[in-house]
Amino acid sequence: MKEIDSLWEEVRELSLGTSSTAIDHLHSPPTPLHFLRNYVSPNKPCIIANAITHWPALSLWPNLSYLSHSLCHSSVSLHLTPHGRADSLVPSTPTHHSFCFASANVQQVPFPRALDCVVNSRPGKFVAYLQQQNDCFRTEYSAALGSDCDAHIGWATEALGCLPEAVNLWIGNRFSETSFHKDHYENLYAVVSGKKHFLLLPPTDVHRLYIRNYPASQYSYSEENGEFKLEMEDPVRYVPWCSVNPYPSPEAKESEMAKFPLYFNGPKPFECTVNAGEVLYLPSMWFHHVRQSSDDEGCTIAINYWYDMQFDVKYAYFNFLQSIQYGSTLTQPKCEKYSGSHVSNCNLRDKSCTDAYLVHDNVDSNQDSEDK
Ligand SMILES: O=C(O)CCC(=O)C(=O)O
Repeated sequence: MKEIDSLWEEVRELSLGTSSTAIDHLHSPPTPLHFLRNYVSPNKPCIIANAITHWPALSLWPNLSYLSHSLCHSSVSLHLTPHGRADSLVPSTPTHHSFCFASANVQQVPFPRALDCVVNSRPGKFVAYLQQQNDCFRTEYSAALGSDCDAHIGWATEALGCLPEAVNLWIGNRFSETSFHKDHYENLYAVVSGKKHFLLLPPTDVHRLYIRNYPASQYSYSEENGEFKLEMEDPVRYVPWCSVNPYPSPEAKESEMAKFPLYFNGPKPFECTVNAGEVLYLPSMWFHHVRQSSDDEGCTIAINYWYDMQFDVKYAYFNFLQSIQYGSTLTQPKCEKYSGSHVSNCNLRDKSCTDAYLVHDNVDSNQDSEDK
């Protein structure tokens, strides 16, 4: 549909500017007004350097014995997967050609042991990621680490007119990866140690990610034999999720490119690396895929601040765009649209409201035969 292709082009130009090939880098924190006018209102990402230079965390947290000592009496939520991809699509069974949405196995573990698991994990054994997205910094860590960083990002709080809804800590290693998704938050993402590599796509590129409904499942993990099992939720619950894996294995590349041509043959996503000491402003509803590089201790540490977004006319336009079928013959799921107020009550990332739909059990599945 050429009108939608023009929309992609126009939004890319507005987000990048016509002369530039990379997202804006600011050398110091913006004023609240500058941030609001130039980034939040136009829904445009940027990276801000020197925004957290005053945090003791920058020098303290990369020292893992400091973290273990400070949190020696804490128990935290550790996410385990066989390969490092939590909240991602995996084959429902080894022989089946359909996919399900798999959540990690989550265990409450004393922090020093959890950190040890993160540092020493690798695919083939298990990959451990401290990434509980329920305001975990304030609930699980801030008694011990709260004085090492700011409780909120001052200029963002002033621009957005509210305090963060959630503050999350992310401690992983180079094997952890977060699949393409979007959140209904304004996100200020601060990297403390290591590097984070983001792929970003504006909300208008929604059709290029082939969002489909996948049955939800969760890993169980047996410490005795070190085996993971995937357990489908019963009763079945469907999660609308992006089908595209931007980094397919060499063997899968050709078939992935054939299945998702709008992504692989279209304009490239914006690619950016956020270094230790930098903050990424990730505007609400932008699709993002995240990988990481570890520091010398084998960790990547980040903290992010989720601020409420405005459920305004932009939100309504994006939902409208998403409701138009393009690039996929998938039958629209039978779904109830949340009311605006209901959406803003979906506070923390809730997989069933990722796309603001409550999906009924009788939706089409994602099997290949139905995709064609
Ligand atoms: O750091 C990550 O692995 C994912 C971050 C993310 O998805 C978010 O902040 O919304």
